[in-house]
Amino acid sequence: MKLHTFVGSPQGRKVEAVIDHLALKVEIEYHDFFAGDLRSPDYVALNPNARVPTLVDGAFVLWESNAITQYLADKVPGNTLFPRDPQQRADVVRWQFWELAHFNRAFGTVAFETLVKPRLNLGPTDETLVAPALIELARTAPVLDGHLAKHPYMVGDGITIADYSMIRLESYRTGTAFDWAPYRHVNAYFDRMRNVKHWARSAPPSPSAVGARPKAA
Ligand SMILES: N[C@@H](CCC(=O)N[C@@H](CS)C(=O)NCC(=O)O)C(=O)O
Repeated sequence: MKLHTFVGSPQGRKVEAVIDHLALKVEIEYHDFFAGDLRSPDYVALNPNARVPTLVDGAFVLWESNAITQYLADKVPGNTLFPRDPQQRADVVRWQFWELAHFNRAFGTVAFETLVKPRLNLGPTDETLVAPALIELARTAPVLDGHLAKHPYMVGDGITIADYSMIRLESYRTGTAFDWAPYRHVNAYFDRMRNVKHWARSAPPSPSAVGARPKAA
C-alpha cells in the first residue's frame, strides 16, 4: 500500500498515526504542496480533489482521510481502533463526521486564516470567513468539552480512530485567534493526546517543514 500526503498535513497525520499504531507496512510519499505537486496530472488522476491524503492499495484508490482510517483499521483483525460492536462503531463514525463537518471545519478555518496565512505569507486574513467559523467553534467546543469532562477518549476506554481524527489540528491551538481557556477538558485532552507516540511520530520537524518536500536523510 502507498499513502500520498504532505509533511504535517493534519488530515494526512490522522492516517499516518493509524498506520504507525497498527504497525502497517505502507509506503509514504510526501508531496511538495508549494511546488504544485497535488495539481500534477498524475496526482489529479488519483485524487481529482487535488488534496491529500490518498491511499493506493493495488487497484483500489481511496481518498477522504476518515474513510482511509476506517479501511486501514478494518484490514487488521482484532484491533481496537475501529471496534466491531455496532454501537461503538457508530459512535466512532459519529465523531468522525462531527469533527469533519463541524468542530474541525470551524477550527481549521480560523487556524488557516489567523495563523497559517500570516505565518506562510499567504495573503490577508479573510474576516468574512473567520466570523462564521468563530461562531461555529464557540458552538461546538462546549460540546466536545462536555463529552471530555465525562470520558477519557472519544469512544470507550482507549484510543480509536475517532481520537486521531479529533486531534488533527491540536498543534494549531496555540496561536489561533480563539479563546480556548473555558474549554479545560479539550485543552487537557489535546495536551495528553499530543504525546501519544503514534501521533507524535507524525508531527512535522518544524512549522516551516509543513507542505514542503522532506529533505533527503
Ligand atoms: N475531507 C478531506 C480534506 C482533505 C484536505 O483538505 N487536505 C488538505 C491537507 S490537510 C489539502 O490537501 N489541502 C490542499 C489544498 O486545499 O489545496 C479529507 O479528510 O481527506
